[in-house]
Amino acid sequence: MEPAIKYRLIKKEKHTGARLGEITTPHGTFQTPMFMPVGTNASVKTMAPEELDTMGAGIILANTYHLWLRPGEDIVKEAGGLHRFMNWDKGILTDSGGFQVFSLANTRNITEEGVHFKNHLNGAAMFLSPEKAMQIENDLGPDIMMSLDECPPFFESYEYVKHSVARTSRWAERGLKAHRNPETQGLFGIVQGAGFKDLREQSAKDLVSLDFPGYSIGGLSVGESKAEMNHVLDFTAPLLPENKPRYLMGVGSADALIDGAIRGIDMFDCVLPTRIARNGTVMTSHGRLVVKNAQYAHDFGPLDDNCQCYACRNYSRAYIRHLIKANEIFGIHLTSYHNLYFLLHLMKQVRQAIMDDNLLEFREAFFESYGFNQE
Ligand code: PRF
Ligand code: ZN
Repeated sequence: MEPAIKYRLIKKEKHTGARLGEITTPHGTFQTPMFMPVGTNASVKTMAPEELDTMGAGIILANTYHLWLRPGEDIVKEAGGLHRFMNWDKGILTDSGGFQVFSLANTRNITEEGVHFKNHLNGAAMFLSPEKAMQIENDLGPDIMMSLDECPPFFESYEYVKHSVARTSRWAERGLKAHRNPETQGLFGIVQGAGFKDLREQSAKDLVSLDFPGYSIGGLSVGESKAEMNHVLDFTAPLLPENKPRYLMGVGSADALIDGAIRGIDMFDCVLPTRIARNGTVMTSHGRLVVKNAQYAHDFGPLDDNCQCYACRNYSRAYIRHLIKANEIFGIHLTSYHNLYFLLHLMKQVRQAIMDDNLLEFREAFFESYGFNQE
């Protein structure tokens, strides 16, 4: 059987753990490290798929939890799957729903079987198990799927996390058994273990023995410091096989992307660029900027003088500020476009720096201009 997801390691950077690679899915190939825009409800907010394609996004995310509740995976399946439903013919990855149940749903209760909860739309009682997540993801039809996991709080007790990690491993195995389309969809296992080194080791060992086509690192960027996250990545990434992709879940600030890539992460996703765009904040080569602020009312320069995106080539800060102040939707479209372009372009620069073996110099220069830990 040909696996649905293939990873090719092109080159390791000389002075860091960074990897230049290539992931091939049934819907095309993209280079890594890569940032994946988030389209929770099968739409990257304000963005047309054609625009994402133009800016070089090879893969986007969608959420099992949201699409299960609305419109229902049966309707997506009837449409011919997510790709046809949303008119996107490149890669799609779905999260399993576990994380969203924990962050959005009310009164949840975790058992060995799965998670009981009341959904956040109408309060109806629902149940998500590893098998149910797999059935939904098989019906949605993304190229890459996530196992159902539990993401415990970073500062949860050792005893709790130990039991949670063991259960997440059992859930991963159950998901693998319930997976119906291994030739067209790749299922990733998710490493958990909070900040505990031996639990991260146990989690990685359990999942690696199940031989997933790729591995996610979960349970980070949940309130711990950047230094703590980097420390966990320092010992977790090397536990994963070199010939498989590594995905750091829910991380999308510019500094964390660079620091993750340095530690051998291949894939990232986050709502951050599109979320801050909708409240008038943009990422620029000189740091974050709140274009909505009064100080830009007479500023006829681009959002970022170093950016070649559609928004920066055609529109001024003053115009975009005006649109956002006047609640014109085009304004948040332009800031969303720019922020996604900014992170995709950043990853392109990171890949070039891996090629040239000067990633640490690139990091230094970037931070010099951007500032540290702004996000
Ligand atoms: N698990 C899953 N999805 C996630 C996370 C996780 O731990 C995170 C943590 N940053 C974001 N999204 N399934
Ligand atoms: Zn721009």
